[in-house]
Amino acid sequence: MTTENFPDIKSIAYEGPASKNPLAFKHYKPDEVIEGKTMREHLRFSIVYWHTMCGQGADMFGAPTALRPWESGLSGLDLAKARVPVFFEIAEKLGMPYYAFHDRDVAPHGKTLRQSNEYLDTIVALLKEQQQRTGIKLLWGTAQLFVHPRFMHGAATSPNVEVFAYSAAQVKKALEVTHELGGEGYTFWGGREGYATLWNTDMKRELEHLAKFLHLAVDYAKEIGFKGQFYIEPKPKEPTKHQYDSDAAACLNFLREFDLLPHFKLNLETNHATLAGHSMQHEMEVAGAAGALGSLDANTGDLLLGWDTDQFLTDAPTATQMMLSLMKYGGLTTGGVNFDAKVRRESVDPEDLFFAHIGGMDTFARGLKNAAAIRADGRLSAAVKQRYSSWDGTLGKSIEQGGETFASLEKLMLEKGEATANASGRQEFLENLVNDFI
Ligand code: XUL
Ligand code: CO
Repeated sequence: MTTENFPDIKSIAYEGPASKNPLAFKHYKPDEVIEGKTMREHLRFSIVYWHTMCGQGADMFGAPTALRPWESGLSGLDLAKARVPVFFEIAEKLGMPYYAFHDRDVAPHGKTLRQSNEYLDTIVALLKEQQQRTGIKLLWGTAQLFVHPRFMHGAATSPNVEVFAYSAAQVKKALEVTHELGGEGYTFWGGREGYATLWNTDMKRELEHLAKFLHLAVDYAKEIGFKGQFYIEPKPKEPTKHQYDSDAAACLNFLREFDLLPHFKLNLETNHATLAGHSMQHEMEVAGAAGALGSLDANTGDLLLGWDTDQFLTDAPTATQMMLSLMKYGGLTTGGVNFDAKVRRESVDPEDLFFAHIGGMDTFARGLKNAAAIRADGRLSAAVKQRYSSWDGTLGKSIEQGGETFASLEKLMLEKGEATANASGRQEFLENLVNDFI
């Protein structure tokens, strides 16, 4: 049945940079080996259910624009069922090894929690069949705790204790189905875990509740034998004015404060970094230095717009920076390059879903090749090492190993009178060097 919805699109193949075929890869060659691993293994691409199947182009001023032929006349559970084979056809033709979903985007909300769970079970059986048919695996699952009005004040951070309880029940079920589908991870994105105004907010209590919630999730995962990696996905705002998981540093602080760091890594999203006023490179370095670089939601924002546009990344320099940081910290293990990205409201053809993902995959493949070339060249890392070379001498080693005090350092500097002259930071030289590889 793989040819039912896109009979004219075959499996996307690598044709090389000279190809003019918009339905071919120019850079992503899955079996090409780079630094001892195939591109497929380095990149661990993943396609998301929510944007690919549920995104219809609506925005806060306008109705859906992308009317998908496979959705015609359907609603509720029938619509949810119809989307499953289409999603896997797209994923399979793109050669995606992984996918990700929220409970309430694969299956509809029921009238009661019990009915929602039944709907979810029905769809999970279909997802399982498709996973078995295609060999595509689940990167991570998650619970959608932000669309329904019950979450207006938050989920785990709601002032309404029964909303906390409902959220717990929903995450319990989402963990069970993620486990059943062999998910390699589970993500928490706190879409409503923040505030609109501090006048009505007990921040301390809300943070404690959020930590309690995450501990309960860790306990339950242990109970059912789910060994997947837990992720927190930072984002500073939207839909709330301030979200508690605002950026990588804030997440790490929260996880450490509440003794959760051993159980969590970060799922960093490029557009969220922009909203936090950071580059993605910054976010990745913060997470990497803490040993918490877990997974990537691969997209981009528009620097002229202040919101989460979730566009496909087509910018090779950004992808190069991202792949350099990733490789520096050992690459992806449980995580992936997950396309949390959507086609524009004006891109209404189903084929646009293919062009978008092909572009994203090729961009990260270019980033990977560029990063590997920069690493093989060695001048960039050598320059950084050289910049800190004074620390490799007797004094530097002694400070690093705890052999000095303020008094001993004062004695030394009183004798010397002045520190050795500083060397150039060579920013422009290094920017030019990196540019030579892009
Ligand atoms: C929202 C976002 C989410 C998470 C999963 O900005 O990125 O889709 O990735 O809940
Ligand atoms: Co995301």
